[in-house]
Amino acid sequence: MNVLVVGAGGQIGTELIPHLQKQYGQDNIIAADLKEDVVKRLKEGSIAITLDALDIKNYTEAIKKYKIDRIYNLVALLSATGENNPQLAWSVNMGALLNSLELAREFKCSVFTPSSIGAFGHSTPHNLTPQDTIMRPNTMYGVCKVSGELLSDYYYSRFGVDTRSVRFPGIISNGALPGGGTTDYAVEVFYDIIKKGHYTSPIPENSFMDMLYIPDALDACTQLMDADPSKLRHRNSFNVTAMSFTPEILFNEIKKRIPEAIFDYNVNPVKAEIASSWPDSMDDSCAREEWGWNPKWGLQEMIDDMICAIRKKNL
Ligand code: AKB
Repeated sequence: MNVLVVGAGGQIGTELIPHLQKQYGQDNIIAADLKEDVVKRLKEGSIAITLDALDIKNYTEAIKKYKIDRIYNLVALLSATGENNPQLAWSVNMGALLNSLELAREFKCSVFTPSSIGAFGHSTPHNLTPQDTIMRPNTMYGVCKVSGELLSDYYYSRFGVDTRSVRFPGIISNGALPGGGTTDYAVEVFYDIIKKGHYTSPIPENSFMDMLYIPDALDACTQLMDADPSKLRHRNSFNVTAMSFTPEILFNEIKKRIPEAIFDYNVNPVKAEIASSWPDSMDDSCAREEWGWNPKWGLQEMIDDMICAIRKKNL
């Protein structure tokens, strides 16, 4: 199994590479990113190449050279960045997806492209958001995610390309920082509290959003792709979640462990509006039934592990 990860230098890719290496062998995983400095960092632990996923010629050469069987397409501008430049978000997010799907069709690869809670909008039921429900997102990121789900299903039904995907909630991790997302606060808070003892939240105190700790997110990436296809009634894309909390809940739990921590709010209206349009909690029972999704990390264990991991960085 030769696997190519495009957009490998981001929050998910940075940790997906070693996860895939453990599963499929170090020499079978190719990390690709647009930025030279990121590729330099990735080269420290993996085979890494500079690749712009919008450049179909170079992308084709990489697929041929490394005889790729599976693509993880992680290229995306996230929700808040997408609102600053919606046209760029559309061209990057959809361009990388279309190239990945076309190459998968030509070279018979399977493709994983994450969708997101961003695929939902104000008109979606917010509590226990069903797997199959109203999807009218209010952001360009969300428009790309819904379009991406449809396009991936189209490539499956029309051309038989093995496309699969999950709707990721906010992902909490301590490898590479996220950038430009609405859920980023749930990562930033740990760095700021441990470094400065103080965190100012851009998200209102009572705004619920689903979250996952990175080990569960990585398991979702591999378990779904290795799942028996005959069991999958859905493909693009499955709700997955492990916890749902507000900033207030998270900060109170951190304060129990670090009593001197100070929290306040300076609400970013763009992020607050995005957060209010997303589910408060998703129903992930289809993922549990169809491919055995079973997250292991809840809020308490995640907080303990994040504090420990970030303290070790000696910021
Ligand atoms: C974002 O906040 O934009 C992402 C996401 C939930 O897809 N983390």
